[in-house]
Amino acid sequence: MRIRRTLLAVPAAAALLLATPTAALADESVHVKLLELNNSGASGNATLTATSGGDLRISIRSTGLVPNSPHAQHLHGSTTGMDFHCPDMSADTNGNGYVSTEEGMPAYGDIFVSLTTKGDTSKASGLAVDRMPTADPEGNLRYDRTIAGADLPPGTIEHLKDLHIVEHGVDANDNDKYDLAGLGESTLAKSAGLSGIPEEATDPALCGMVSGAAAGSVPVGGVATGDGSTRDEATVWYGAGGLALLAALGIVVVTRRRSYVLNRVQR
Ligand SMILES: [Cu+2]
Repeated sequence: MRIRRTLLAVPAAAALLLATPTAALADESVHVKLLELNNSGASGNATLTATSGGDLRISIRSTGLVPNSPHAQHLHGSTTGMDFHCPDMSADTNGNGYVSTEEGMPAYGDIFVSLTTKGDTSKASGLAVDRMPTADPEGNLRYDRTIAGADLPPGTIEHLKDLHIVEHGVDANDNDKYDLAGLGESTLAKSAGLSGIPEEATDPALCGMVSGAAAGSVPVGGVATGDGSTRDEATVWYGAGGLALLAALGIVVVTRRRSYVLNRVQR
């Protein structure tokens, strides 16, 4: 099968080279099916496209999300070969019936890219909710953005299959908004010294893993070196009313990654 594909690919590639000598590589897309977490009732589809120019185009269509509310969303995982995946409810270690962002992190990994609508896309923008997409009154969310290759962590394109998409924001008490009456305060925000932030706003609602044979073997760019990680502090804005939430999510994440590595070694 592999040989056959190669044989077919060679004349196709040659034809492409002859036809468009300056664009030898074609865009390559992988599909991501977004499945509900925390019984959110949401669902979605996403496409990640590695463009011939080395950029990453992301398209997400989700339904069933908390309406009129911003949804933080990220690519989670890493390029270091660790086997991250979407968590199931067994990740709910405190037994409150919901997998929190922190509880899910050992499964789906660190924030790798923040899927903001504009500006910075690094981990530091993980909860920059003023730059995250907002679901419409029916709970539908549309997101389209192309992130320049230069703005991506090294190895992103080569390791697409190791990454997954997570969209956050649930409505535990079914009143169509984030509030403290649902799940109380966000433990994530609390651990960063902030109070009054609903857990509903930070718990994950959807998670999707890259599927398809081509994922992660997209022939774009060179060999990546370094991990590009930084210890930026996150700037977080929360709420339609312009209520600002500032959290050092970046620091929390870096700390957790280290403890996760230690945990794995011990197991
Ligand atoms: Cu996330």
